[in-house]
Amino acid sequence: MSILNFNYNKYSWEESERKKVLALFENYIYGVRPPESLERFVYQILDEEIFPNFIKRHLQMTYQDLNMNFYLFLPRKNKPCPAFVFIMHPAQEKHYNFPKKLESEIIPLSMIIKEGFALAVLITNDIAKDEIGGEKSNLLAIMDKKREPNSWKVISAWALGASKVLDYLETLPEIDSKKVATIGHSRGGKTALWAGATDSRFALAISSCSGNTGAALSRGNTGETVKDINERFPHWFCDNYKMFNERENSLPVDQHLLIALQAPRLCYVSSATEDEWADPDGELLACKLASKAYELYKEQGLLMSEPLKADYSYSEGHIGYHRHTGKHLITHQDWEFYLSFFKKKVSQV
Ligand code: GTR
Repeated sequence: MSILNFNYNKYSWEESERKKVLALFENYIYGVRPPESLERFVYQILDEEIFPNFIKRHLQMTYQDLNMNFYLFLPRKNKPCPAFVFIMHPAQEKHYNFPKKLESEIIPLSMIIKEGFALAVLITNDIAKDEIGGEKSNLLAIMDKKREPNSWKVISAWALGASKVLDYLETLPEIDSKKVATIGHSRGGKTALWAGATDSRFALAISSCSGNTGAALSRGNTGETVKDINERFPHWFCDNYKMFNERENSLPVDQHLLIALQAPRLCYVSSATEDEWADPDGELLACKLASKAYELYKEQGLLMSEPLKADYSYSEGHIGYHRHTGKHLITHQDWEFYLSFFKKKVSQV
C-alpha cells in the first residue's frame, strides 16, 4: 500500500494506527520528548496594561531556573473567548519589533481583538535558540542531558512551549480553552502542525507557508527537500531525519499524515502563489489526502469541487485552505480567512 493512501478504519486508526503514525513522526522526524516535558511549569504575571479594548499581560513561565516569556492580549468584551497561540520565531520577533510594536502584518492585533479573540504570543527564543546547536540551548539543555538520534530538537521544543501556554490559558475564566488554535508562519507553521498533532487540546492548527516538513508532502516536493532542510537547519529535527536526505520515498510517513493526526479537529493550511520553495501544490495535495482521516469521523476534510482559485478560502470542511497571491508571508488577508474559518467553525467545536 502506498504511504500516500489513507486506508484505515476508525477502529484501527483510533486503537493503534494513529499512535503508530505519531511514533513514526517522533522517531524519524520531530524527535521524542523526555518524560520531564510532562512536568508543569510555574506561571507569573510580570506586567499588566489596560487598553480601551484589551488587556495586555506579560507573562513568564518557569521550569527549574529557566524563565520563558509570553504575552497575552485579552479582549475586554466577549468572555469566555476563543484564543490563538501564535508561535513567534526569533527572526519575526526582530523583524516586527515585537513586543515594542504590537500591531503588525503578521499580527493584526486590533482585528483579532475586534473579532472577540484572545491572542497569546510565544517567544520561542526563550525555549530554544534558532541556531545551529540550538538543541543544546535553554529548555532542551535542561530537560535532555543525553542526546540520542531520535531526541527532540528545536521545533518540538517550541511546540511544547505552545502546549505550556495552553496549560496557562486553561486556568483563565476569560478563555474558552476548548476553542484554542495554534498558529505559525513558515518554521512557526511546521511547529503549529506538530503542536496540534501532539496535543489534542488544540481545537485548530493553522499553518502559513510551512512547506517542507510542515504541510507539504515530502514525496515529490518541488521546492525545499529533506536534505536542504537538514543541512540548513540541523537543529530543527531529530538526527534520524538525516537518513532520509535524498531518500524521501523511504520515509515511513508523509506530511498528509501530520494533518491526519489533527482529525477530527480543525486544520487550516495556507500557501502563497510565489512561494515555490514551500511547494504550494504539495501542501494542497497533503490536505486532500488527509481528508480521508476526517471521513472516519463522518466529517468533511477539504472541500474543493472546482479548480483552485487564488485568494479564495475553501472553508466548508474541517480542513480549510487558501493560497494568497504573493510571496512567502503571512498577510492581513490570511488572518481574515483564518478568523472567519475559526469563527464559522468555533460554534461546532
Ligand atoms: C526557509 C526554509 C523553510 C522555512 C522558512 C522560514 O528558508 O527553507 O523551511 O521554514 O525559511 O521559517 O522562514
